[in-house]
Amino acid sequence: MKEKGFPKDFLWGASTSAYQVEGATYEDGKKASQQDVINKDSYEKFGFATAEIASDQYHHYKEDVAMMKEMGFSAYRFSIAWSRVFPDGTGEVNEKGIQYYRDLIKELKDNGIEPIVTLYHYDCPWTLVEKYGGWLDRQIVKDFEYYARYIINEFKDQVKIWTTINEQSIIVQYWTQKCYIPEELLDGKHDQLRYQINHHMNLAQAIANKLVHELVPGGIVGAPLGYSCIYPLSAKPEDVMAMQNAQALRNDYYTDIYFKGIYNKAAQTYLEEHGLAPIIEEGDMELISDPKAISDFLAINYYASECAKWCEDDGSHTMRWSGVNRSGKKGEIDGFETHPGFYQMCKNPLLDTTDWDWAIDPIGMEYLLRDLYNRYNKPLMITENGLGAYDTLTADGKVHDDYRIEYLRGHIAACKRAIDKGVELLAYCPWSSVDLLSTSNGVKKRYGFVYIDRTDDDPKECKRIRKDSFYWYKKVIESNGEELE
Ligand code: BGP
Repeated sequence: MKEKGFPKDFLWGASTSAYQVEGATYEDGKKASQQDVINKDSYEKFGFATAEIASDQYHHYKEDVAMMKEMGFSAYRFSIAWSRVFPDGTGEVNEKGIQYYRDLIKELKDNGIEPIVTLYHYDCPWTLVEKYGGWLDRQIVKDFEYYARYIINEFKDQVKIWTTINEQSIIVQYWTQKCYIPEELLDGKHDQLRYQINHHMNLAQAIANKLVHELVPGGIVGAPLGYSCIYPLSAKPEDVMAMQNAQALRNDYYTDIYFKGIYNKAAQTYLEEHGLAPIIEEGDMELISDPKAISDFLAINYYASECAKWCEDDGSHTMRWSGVNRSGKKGEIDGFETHPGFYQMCKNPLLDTTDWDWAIDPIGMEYLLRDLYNRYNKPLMITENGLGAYDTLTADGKVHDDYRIEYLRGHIAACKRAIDKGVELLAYCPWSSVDLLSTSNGVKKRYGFVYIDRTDDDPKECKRIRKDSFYWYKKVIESNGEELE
């Protein structure tokens, strides 16, 4: 009988992404990425911090790695900023930029921490956006290959676990947050471009998979996907069908590419009928389905489960995309994704939510792990999971984040139950190692084990302070996931 619980070589750690944590946007030769531009705009519109300093990890990486070691991390998942290495996207490498990642990776390895590298996390070099619109244009696939080949070659001996393009599913839903999209494309008539961007990313991730398989001895590679399990609002057959449709378009549309090299039929048919399907050129599907381009594992970013209900086709063909809660007050989400005649997302009345309306659901984690493993039979890892919350620094310099501990405890227990039911889970890297810039809500929405003493308006010194969850997670890791209380 297999022993129960987390395997001995299980990887424990946490995640971040370059533009959300590094800062030093224009230092040592780095040029802007689209996120530097988008975040400057949200500073002006909503008062959220810019990416210029973020958590200043660029200057604090040694201190941050020391804290990871103190917690007992065996892995750290982070991304490389394309515009730090190639400030203009292609051409000459920026020596100081690549040196930063050499130093960071060395620091991690010296401390016994396995680097899990993400090649791309929303931060397309701005020069490429100016040149041809970034991911809107197919040229990006070639430029991405140039960048990815360089990075994979550079680190092929030190980095064995690679993840490709972060959260294609979320990029489709929130394209203006995750990509720079010019105003004139926002009238709803250009929504096909969401799926065109996604198709370009499918080609790019296929190339990256091939490169890892060809260049990295013993390397494994997979996509980090924003993935939520979806429940039907009721047991009404129409709602259950809506759930299946949502599952096809929001989830299987991506995982079928990664593991089977095909576009999910139900989803693709829906997109074709509504003029949303991407243009696929000759040879594209051959590349995507090449055995060397198939992922070795899925890296899952899971925060919340979702709920779907039936939505009559009113003939209007008007769809809407996922809403967002900008205020951080429960209930102020500004709408739900709607596809008349296919499905509509809705609030799950049975679940509590975060202040930003994300449903809190540890059982959803167990459900999706078992479901994905049963359907694809490939190893899985958790590369994001966490609770965005307002944290308070108390007078005695502490942060009592018992709500975060409760959230993580539930999700780790869910991972354990899934493992006990046979799921091959390789790693748990929640979001995030330190507090950082949220993609949609500034720095006041915090996720870290380490508090970064700054506000949206004032970066102060970005002093690092261990939260209660830091000490709790240390014990979890020490006991290999047995001690959750
Ligand atoms: C994921 C992203 C991360 C991270 C996280 C939390 O979608 O991969 O970059 O930010 O969500 O989301 P938010 O920052 O919007 O709270």
